[in-house]
Amino acid sequence: MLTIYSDDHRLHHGQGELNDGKFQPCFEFPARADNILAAVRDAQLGEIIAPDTFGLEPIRRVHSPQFVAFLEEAWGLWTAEGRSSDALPLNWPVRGMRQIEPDYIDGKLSYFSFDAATPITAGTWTAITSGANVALTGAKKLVDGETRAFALCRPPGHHAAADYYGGYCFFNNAAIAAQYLRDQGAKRVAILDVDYHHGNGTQSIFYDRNDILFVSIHGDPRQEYPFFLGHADETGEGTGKGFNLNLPLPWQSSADDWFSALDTGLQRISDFAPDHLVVSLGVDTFIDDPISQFRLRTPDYLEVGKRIGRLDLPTLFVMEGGYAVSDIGTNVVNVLRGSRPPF
Ligand code: OKP
Ligand code: ZN
Repeated sequence: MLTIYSDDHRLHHGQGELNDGKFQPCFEFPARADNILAAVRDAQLGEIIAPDTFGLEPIRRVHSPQFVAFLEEAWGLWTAEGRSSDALPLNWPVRGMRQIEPDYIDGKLSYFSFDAATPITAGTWTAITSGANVALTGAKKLVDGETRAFALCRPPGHHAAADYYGGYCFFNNAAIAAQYLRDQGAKRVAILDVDYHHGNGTQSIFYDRNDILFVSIHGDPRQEYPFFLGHADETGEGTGKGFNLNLPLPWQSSADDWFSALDTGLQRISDFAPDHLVVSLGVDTFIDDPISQFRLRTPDYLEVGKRIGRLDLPTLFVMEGGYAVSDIGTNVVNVLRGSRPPF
């Protein structure tokens, strides 16, 4: 299997996030991707290549121009005010408030975000444009006939919507890749999100679309972040009705329950008969993940890969979450290895 990777991810390294009422070190940090890369090398999974450059056009196919412009200028506007720490928002425009983009940087951060766990740093823009290129290069490889590719993206992307960031995510790498596959001629693309958290950004980007199916297995939003999207009754709207499938599970769900949900999701994808599959690959479903409450173990990830592989679709794996850094590499590699025939 081909892996696409760039060191540019290291340029995004936040100082901290608000968690448990304290300002704590970021859970999402460069060693995550470094460890995954080391495991891919150790397992001799295949060639590791650098991304091509695609420019901002394919990013603007899923993100608004205002949002992209904001991310490009945010650090400059922030430091122009004399700040040297990471840029973080402090308040949000909730029910009944006006949705008008403010002129001042602090207001812009509030307008374009939904949490205080996602710092913008000096190198964030370079890292996230590079991450999008990693995903796009993987998508291009599928177009060129590759049957499996792994986009080793960091930071993750699935919480980022058309015009807001949060949940450690800025550009929605999986959504950008899926839209690119459509633009290159695929009639239908399915996205399977196996990250522990609901992929609210991906869902909202494609919610009114019947050409891109979104399926997600995740912690029930009644208990779990991002709390305000991911319920089972969110099935799509307009022409997209029936093309969004949420499979929320309660905290401490067993691996068996998780695999039953996976089978339900895989059956829906198989019925949809897509040209390509994009997997939002988070391994924060791991029993020892520090911020998550599911119970998968390292050997289970081989089985996750096998079941996905049996769909027999050209598949792009896009890296999302997973915060047990000492196990992240083995868990990810197990999914990737499992997905290759023979099953
Ligand atoms: C990103 B991805 C834990 C707070 C967690 C943000 C979680 C973002 C997860 N107490 N807040 O889906 O892995
Ligand atoms: Zn997650």
